[in-house]
Amino acid sequence: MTLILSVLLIILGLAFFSYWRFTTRKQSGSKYPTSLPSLPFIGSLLFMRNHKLPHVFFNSLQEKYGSLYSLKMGPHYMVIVNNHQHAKEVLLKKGKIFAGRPRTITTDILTRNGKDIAFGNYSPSWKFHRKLVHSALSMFGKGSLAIQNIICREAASMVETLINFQDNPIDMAPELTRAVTNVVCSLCFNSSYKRGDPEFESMLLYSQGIVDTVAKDSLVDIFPWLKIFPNKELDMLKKCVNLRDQLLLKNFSEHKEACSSDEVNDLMAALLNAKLKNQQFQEVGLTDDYLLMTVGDIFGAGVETTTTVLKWAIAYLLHYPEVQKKIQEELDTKIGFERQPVLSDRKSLPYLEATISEVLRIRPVSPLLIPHVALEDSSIAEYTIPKGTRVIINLWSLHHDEKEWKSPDTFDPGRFIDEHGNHVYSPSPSYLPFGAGIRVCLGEALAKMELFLFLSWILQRFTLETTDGTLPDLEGKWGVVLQVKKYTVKVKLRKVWQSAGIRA
Ligand code: STR
Repeated sequence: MTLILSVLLIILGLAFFSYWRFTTRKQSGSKYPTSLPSLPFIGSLLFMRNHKLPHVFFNSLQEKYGSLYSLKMGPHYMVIVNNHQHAKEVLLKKGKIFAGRPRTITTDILTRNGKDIAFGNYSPSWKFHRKLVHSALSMFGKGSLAIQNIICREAASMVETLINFQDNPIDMAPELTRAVTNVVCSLCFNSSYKRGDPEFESMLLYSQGIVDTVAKDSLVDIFPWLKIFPNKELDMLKKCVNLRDQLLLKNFSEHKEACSSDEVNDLMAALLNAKLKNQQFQEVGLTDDYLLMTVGDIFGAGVETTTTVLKWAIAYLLHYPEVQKKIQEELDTKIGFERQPVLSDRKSLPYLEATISEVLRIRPVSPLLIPHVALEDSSIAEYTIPKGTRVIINLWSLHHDEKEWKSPDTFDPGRFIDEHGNHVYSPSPSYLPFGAGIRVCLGEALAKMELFLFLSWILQRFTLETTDGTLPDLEGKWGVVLQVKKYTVKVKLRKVWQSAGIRA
């Protein structure tokens, strides 16, 4: 009994101490961002109960608290950034200061305590590792010919499969995922999956399990001590991570055996070779764990992000058939039916490129990015930001800012086309679909190549229609990536393609 009482007293004491620190901070003369109300121990959680998705809710709070405000997620002090000026100050101007990452229970499970690039904290080994991956990735990107061949091989296999599903309502997700997965598989492990491969099916399941549970501000990430209680989500995450580790380890040991030769055909071999040759690896403490977690990151990011964007793109094309028609007209006049699209066609297909840019604007893959942490005392504009603050960049607010975008909720690829009919990177500076600065996405170039080739191959051949007029939901499902809810499509071989008499 006395034990319980003293534990309670300690908890209460700690709660009041944190409350006191939080409130005295406001009185110390520096200017802090306006804060949501906050209670001891639970912070602002009580004031954040609502039905909106987090990025939409944080966007709407601007009306009351301004574009830069703070809140307490349980014990964690957080600042929410909602405009591009502040976002660029955090990501670019003060990139190094804000390059930290919070440690959470779920990301620790996924990344063996932060030994990866996306969720790992800023450190000398992180920097070294990121550089290494960057050069390995650009080595494969050089000339892009090898990558182009891989993507086109997968696009060809996908359209071949789709022909068999013509006119029946289908969920395109598995085929899109297999195509994207095979591109990443070829890059990482120099391997690929056939339809129905059990290893691929298992990968689909574990990847979904990870996306559903990791880094989504669940209670156990806010109050880590909750992990001592039974927790179904954590059990599922651990099971999924186990399955992923088996897959990674299998490829790792196969590569280790083959590594004696100097032939480097994939990313894993490139990292292993660098490790064997480079004494620096030992100095910065990079173990096999780091290598595995990095490949896990690239694999997971490569699959989940690109597949998600393709699903969003198709969902929007179903909602806006006139956009689909315009892309097809562009494809017909610029490419025709005698050959398939290649990367060098990107310049001559500005409307398709603009459509991809617009999809990335209206439904960013990662609407709140991954939280940043201030590594030292700093500031954003005139506001003081203490060391340890978690900074959330609300990309959703940037991409839906009415001061920057005309009718931001309307899907309009035309906004990315200039008066000469060229595709522009962005008509507004309030556009960062891949983030920016030290932690900018490593896969941007690869993602853009895949999105362009897969969409152009599909639309050259097929028209996508709704199933009995049912339109896909455009709200999305919250998680570490903003997912699309499942929907079905009718895939119709285009008349002009039928009469051209060409198949593959
Ligand atoms: C998806 C599922 C998986 O198996 C592994 C990973 C690790 C890397 C994650 C990826 C996830 C989701 C998308 C992330 C990516 C790192 C960068 C990317 C979060 C959880 C984005 O920032 C969108």
